[in-house]
Amino acid sequence: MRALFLSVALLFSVDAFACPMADAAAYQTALQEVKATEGTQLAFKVDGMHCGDCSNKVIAALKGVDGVKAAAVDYQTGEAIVSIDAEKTNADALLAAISELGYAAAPAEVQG
Ligand SMILES: [Cu+2]
Repeated sequence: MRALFLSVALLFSVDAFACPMADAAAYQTALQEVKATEGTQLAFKVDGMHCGDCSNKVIAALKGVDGVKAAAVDYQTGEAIVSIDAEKTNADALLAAISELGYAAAPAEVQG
């Protein structure tokens, strides 16, 4: 019973940190950064993300690819957009980096 209470309390405290509004705001900030960064813009649709940790993992994986200048990922819509140096990397390399994490990814249209 005590263990149950503790795990419920833990769930609520974790929830308090995971704020979808803050995640959406962080995405908008990152999106502006991608748009402002010189380079080729590529967009992807990523399936299977469910929280800010997921989008942070995808962002880290994308930024870990040589040639990626900026990346924004929204787990709520599955949208991912990156600015790249097209002489160093390409869509296939980025799709592979996302799939390695276990998320399904496909190329998408760059919006706006
Ligand atoms: Cu997650």
